[in-house]
Amino acid sequence: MKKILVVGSSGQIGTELVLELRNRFGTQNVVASDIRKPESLPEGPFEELDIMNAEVLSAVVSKHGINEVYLLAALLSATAEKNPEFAWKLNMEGLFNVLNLAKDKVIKKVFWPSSIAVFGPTTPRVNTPQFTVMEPSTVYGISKLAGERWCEYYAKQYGVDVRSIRYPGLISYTSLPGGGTTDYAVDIFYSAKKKEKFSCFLKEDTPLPMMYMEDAIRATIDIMEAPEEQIKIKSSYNLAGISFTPEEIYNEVRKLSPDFEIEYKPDFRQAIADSWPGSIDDSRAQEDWGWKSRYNLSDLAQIMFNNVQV
Ligand code: NAD
Ligand code: AKB
Repeated sequence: MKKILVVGSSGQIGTELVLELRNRFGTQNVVASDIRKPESLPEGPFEELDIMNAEVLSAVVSKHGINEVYLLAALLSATAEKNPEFAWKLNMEGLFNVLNLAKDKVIKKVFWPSSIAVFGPTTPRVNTPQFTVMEPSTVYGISKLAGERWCEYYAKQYGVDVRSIRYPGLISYTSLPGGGTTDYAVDIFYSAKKKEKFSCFLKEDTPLPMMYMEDAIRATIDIMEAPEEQIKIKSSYNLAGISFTPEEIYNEVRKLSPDFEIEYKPDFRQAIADSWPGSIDDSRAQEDWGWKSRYNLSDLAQIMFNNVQV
């Protein structure tokens, strides 16, 4: 029987992933865990767990008979730049603690997310290929690239079943984003709903790959449920949704709120965005495990505008 542990369950992705996993596999079979309790604790098991503590992790895994772990705990790009040493420690130690449980056959399967942040300024920016130059210039990107290499190593050397996606910037209304460079594309909807002028921390013509959360959750569960032989890439798969600039999403929001205003005040996050791809080629995910995104920019804007609560 499937027994799942989600680590980092109170964050932007975890909040929605836990709900969908519980819908599919049963509330009692999905244990949520985080260093902080979620704002509203949904029905179902929750453990307070610091992923850097391998002993507590083992105890939680054994207490609930866990056989699959979704590891979401990490510092994201903007927060990581403010505390590089801690970001490296959290992002790497958390991953090793989980991979080692899989190496020791205590758990059977691991999901660990990578990011478009693995790419850097020397990577081709348009339709970035699955395999290409990767020289990330942020501590977050360096930790994700190192994580990908370790996932592949554990898969090839120890037979660990680890599956990974390079998420683009994720857009959702249930839980706020946790300190990334793509967060502006969520924040813009809160300003629009509050009828405030939006101050954008990126320049108007900065394209970035993005995705609506429902697509990302579906991709996450699809890759985990695919037969193991279909997962040919053991590092991490490129995944594409929608690419747009701040000006393009602003124009879309203005269709829903015609008086909405924006100003551009780029900060340190501009340099991070400039080092990332503008669009992604995800043909390997499509070929290997049947990935296809469902939401375009206009769907996304409509859903966000209708659902963001201010
Ligand atoms: P988030 O910051 O919203 O959530 C992370 C959660 O981890 C938080 O609830 C936090 O309390 C928890 N956490 C932090 N330290 C912990 C620890 N020591 N032990 C246990 N829990 C801890 O992040 P998110 O957006 O949900 O991202 C989840 C994962 O997906 C991360 O690995 C991130 O790099 C990756 N990712 C996210 C995006 C995105 O746009 N959201 C894009 C690419 C990759
Ligand atoms: C961030 O901006 O840090 C994340 C990501 C793309 O990894 N949203």
